[in-house]
Amino acid sequence: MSRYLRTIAVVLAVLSSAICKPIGGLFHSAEELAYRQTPGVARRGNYHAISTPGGGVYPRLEIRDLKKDTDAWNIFILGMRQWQEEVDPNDAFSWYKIMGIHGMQQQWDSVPQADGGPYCALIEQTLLVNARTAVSKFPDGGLKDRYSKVLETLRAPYFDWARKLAPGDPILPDFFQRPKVDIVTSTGNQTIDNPLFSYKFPSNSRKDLYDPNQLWWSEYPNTVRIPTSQDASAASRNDVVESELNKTSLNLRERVHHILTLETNFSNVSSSSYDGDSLESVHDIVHMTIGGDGGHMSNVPYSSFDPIFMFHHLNIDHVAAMWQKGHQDTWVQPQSQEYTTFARPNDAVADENSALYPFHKTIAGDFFSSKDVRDYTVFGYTYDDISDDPAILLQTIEEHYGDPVPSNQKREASKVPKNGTDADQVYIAQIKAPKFALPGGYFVYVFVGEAPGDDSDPSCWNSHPNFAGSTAIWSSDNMKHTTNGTGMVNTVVPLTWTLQKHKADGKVADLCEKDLVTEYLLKNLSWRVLSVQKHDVPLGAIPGIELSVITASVTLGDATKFPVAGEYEIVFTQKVAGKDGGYC
Ligand SMILES: *[C@@H]1O[C@H](CO)[C@@H](O)[C@H](O)[C@H]1NC(C)=O
Ligand SMILES: *[C@@H]1O[C@H](CO)[C@@H](O)[C@H](O)[C@H]1NC(C)=O
Ligand SMILES: *[C@@H]1O[C@H](CO)[C@@H](O)[C@H](O)[C@H]1NC(C)=O
Ligand SMILES: *[C@@H]1O[C@H](CO)[C@@H](O)[C@H](O)[C@H]1NC(C)=O
Ligand SMILES: *[C@@H]1O[C@H](CO)[C@@H](O)[C@H](O)[C@H]1NC(C)=O
Ligand SMILES: *[C@@H]1O[C@H](CO)[C@@H](O)[C@H](O)[C@H]1NC(C)=O
Ligand SMILES: *[C@@H]1O[C@H](CO)[C@@H](O)[C@H](O)[C@H]1NC(C)=O
Ligand SMILES: [Cu+2]
Repeated sequence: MSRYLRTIAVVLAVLSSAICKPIGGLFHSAEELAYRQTPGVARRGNYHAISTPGGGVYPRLEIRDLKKDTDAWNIFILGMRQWQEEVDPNDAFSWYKIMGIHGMQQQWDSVPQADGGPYCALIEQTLLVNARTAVSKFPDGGLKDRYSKVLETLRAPYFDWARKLAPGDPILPDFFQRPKVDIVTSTGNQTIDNPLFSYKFPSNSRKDLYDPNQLWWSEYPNTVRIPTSQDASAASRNDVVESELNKTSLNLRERVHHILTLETNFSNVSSSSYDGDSLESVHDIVHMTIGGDGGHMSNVPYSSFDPIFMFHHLNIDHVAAMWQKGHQDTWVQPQSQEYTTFARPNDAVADENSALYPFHKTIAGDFFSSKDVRDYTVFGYTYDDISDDPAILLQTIEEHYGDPVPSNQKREASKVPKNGTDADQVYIAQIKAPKFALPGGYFVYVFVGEAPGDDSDPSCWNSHPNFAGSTAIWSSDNMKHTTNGTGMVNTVVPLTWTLQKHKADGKVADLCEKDLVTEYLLKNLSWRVLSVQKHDVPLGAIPGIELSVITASVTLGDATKFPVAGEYEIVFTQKVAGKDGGYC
């Protein structure tokens, strides 16, 4: 029997960090009862074990699809509200504590850091516990029975920011943007504060969030996205988040498509410590795009408090699961943990038997390892769009993340693909960059064609007609204190779709004509660095940053086989010579 594989554990091992402050697990009878009734989470003293929900394996849906089911959506929103507003913040399962695992200065479950796969499962199961509590408050009768039935198969949704949408659909759905939401509650219909819009911090959280150098983090009464200001009056600008996501979405889609179809090595796909594109790097730019300057999602330690965080992480888990379904022969390679978490010594080798802290497998206190969660159905979920049938899997990847140019327009009539003999040429801007060069991270923008002028507004550069894509390097100071690596990370901006468009516009030769395309890119490609504040930063201020254009010939796949990239060759490399914009 084929097995589901898991990667995300390692992806997130690289991201999370925490230092220790013991928590006291308080028991609250209503919640405790709900936990006991929920298969999957067992709780004893300060230990919380996640295991197989007895109820079976059900799919996680894309969040827009969950919305289409009125009952499931209502229960989901009730569960989110219950979790954020009704559970005592001191409880180990509160929103405040569980979302503190990602990196805030908290310790969870007697151990100090978090890994991804079980983290998503813990979040899902805690959401379901709260949904169950909310439904238990309904008066006995038809509605409660109906909701109880829906609860049996409900799973947490993921937010797919890369998927093709119907024309006119926002990338950031309306239900993330509105401050209020209408729901059916146990006491009738109500308009409530939307638990997907923002999380309200508990009144005593200021001391936990206090940072003398960045006072606003403890002043914000709730989570914000690209805020209007950095003080207690800050409001989210979700319309700006939408417009930023819109400008980066094609690029994100090409990256997801590239990862799913052309990246073949598990370590490289997981982590930006290795060559090629990675889920870690795609994850990073989505964080920085949604958070912007001063928003929670851009700040490593606090990002998880924003309700959108969990659906973003569930999507990273979703793409990872899809990748593994297509690459079932690969699993965790032993790898050095360069940007490690505090629980493992730096440069420790993590392999598939390494424990995934802080997730206990049993109430006796054993931890999950990557090996244990290789088959993710142990946590009772799968994904709505992941199939065991390779033909369906490949078709779904194309439908959701495929090239906007239909393939019959890409090739001339004489070049109809022949079995195993015809090839496409891919071009990628591969960037090596110092992780900690600017506080909080930075963006790298790539242009093909005349670049925006020096007097133009950098915050508009991603709507410039020659903008070819961007990537981001994300960090926080507390990661820096625990690193021993070179501090260089790898990321990419794929250029193939842009070049195909330029070819269609008659600006460049067929992509197979490597010399002509190289000459075109040498003359036309340029790149810029922008701070989190979207200010232009001279490349010379980013020591060691370099961009190489690489290319490979790709043998076309077929209905059941991925395409295969040949050896990548470096077309050219641009390094910063030390002064602004000077290359050597
Ligand atoms: C409450 O809202 C639901 C869903 O919008 C609707 O079907 C129902 O009729 C409403 N109930 C009342 C009492 O207004
Ligand atoms: C971005 O917004 C424009 C204008 O509303 C729209 O035409 C376009 O389809 C959007 N792009 C994506 C990828 O959503
Ligand atoms: C994947 O890449 C890693 C890091 O470069 C390497 O150690 C490992 O051997 C590679 N695995 C395979 C199957 O090629
Ligand atoms: C993975 O990364 C390593 C080191 O960064 C690189 O040498 C190797 O070629 C990459 N493998 C693949 C398949 O991209
Ligand atoms: C493609 O070529 C392979 C061997 O090179 C062969 O086994 C297969 O049957 C061919 N498929 C088609 C559709 O011609
Ligand atoms: C970095 O490496 C040195 C020497 O191997 C070691 O003593 C130190 O503890 C390491 N630092 C971290 C944060 O792991
Ligand atoms: C782009 O490249 C072409 C030749 O390949 C050249 O004629 C053109 O001037 C270049 N454009 C810019 C803006 O450099
Ligand atoms: Cu994250």
